[in-house]
Amino acid sequence: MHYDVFNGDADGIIALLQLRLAEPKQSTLVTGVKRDINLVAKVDTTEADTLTVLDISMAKNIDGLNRALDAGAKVFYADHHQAGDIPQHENLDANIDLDANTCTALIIDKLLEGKFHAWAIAAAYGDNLIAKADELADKAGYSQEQKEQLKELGTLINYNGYGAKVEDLHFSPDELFKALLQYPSPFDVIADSNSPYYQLQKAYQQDMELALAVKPTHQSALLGMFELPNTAASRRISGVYGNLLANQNPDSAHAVLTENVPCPENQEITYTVSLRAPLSNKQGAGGICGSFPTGGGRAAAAGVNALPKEQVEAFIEAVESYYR
Ligand SMILES: [Mn+2]
Repeated sequence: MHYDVFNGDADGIIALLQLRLAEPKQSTLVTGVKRDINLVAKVDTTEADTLTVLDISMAKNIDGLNRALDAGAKVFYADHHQAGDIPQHENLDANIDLDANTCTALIIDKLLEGKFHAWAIAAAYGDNLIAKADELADKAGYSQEQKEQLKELGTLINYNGYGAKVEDLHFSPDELFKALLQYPSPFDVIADSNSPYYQLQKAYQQDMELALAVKPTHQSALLGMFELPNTAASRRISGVYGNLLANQNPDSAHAVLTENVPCPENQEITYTVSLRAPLSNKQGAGGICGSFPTGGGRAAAAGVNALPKEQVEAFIEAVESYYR
């Protein structure tokens, strides 16, 4: 049995898309919402199995990975998140690159020598590597209009991955992957008026209008913070909205807080936090979020799963003292 284990965001989906366009394979798809990164442990592997694992931190999946390797499974792993100590194992093919200006789809693009380069560029846009994606698109000779198309498609696929649970999403990530696999080029998706692109475009506009109507709860030169209500629309738009804010104001950090469903036992209010480091200084977000009990992430983009309401002030202070 082959398992394709991948993050449910644009980078994870498009990393796998490139591999399966290049090498079609019957596989069991293991994925989830973007935040659901503990995926390898969900696979019950045996010696005969092979796994492809994409765009989820090896450090966070190390127990599942070791179990799969111990069972004798062969694992191909590509990622750009914190890896921890990479196991030295003959059955592990690890392709890890922690460069802040790369993403998993670009790692795969290199391995495939640019075979599905337009897809890889769309993924880079989707992972908010705008400058890198622009550079690659220019090098590939795409027009301004084509660049905008790749950027919008990547952004929309990325947007689809955000939610607390798969039911929040417009497409479950495995369904979206299967739908997109019909298109060898992202421009074919845009040319097909029945493709997910148009459904996501409409949904995105509706969710974004709701987010844009919310005023900041904290605004300084160092940090803009916004609080969105406890709705599926907020959970879908929060991450992409954070990217939009970061691009609008590249010298400031941004935090988008989405109110969680209150804790059933004590009705405690907590927030899901998306933190973006200033684009002009892509550092610190992972460390800041990691200093709160349910937080973590990368230097440029990180989050906290359940920040108690009474810790919001401490969070603001942690962000501002880091970037001051
Ligand atoms: Mn990624």
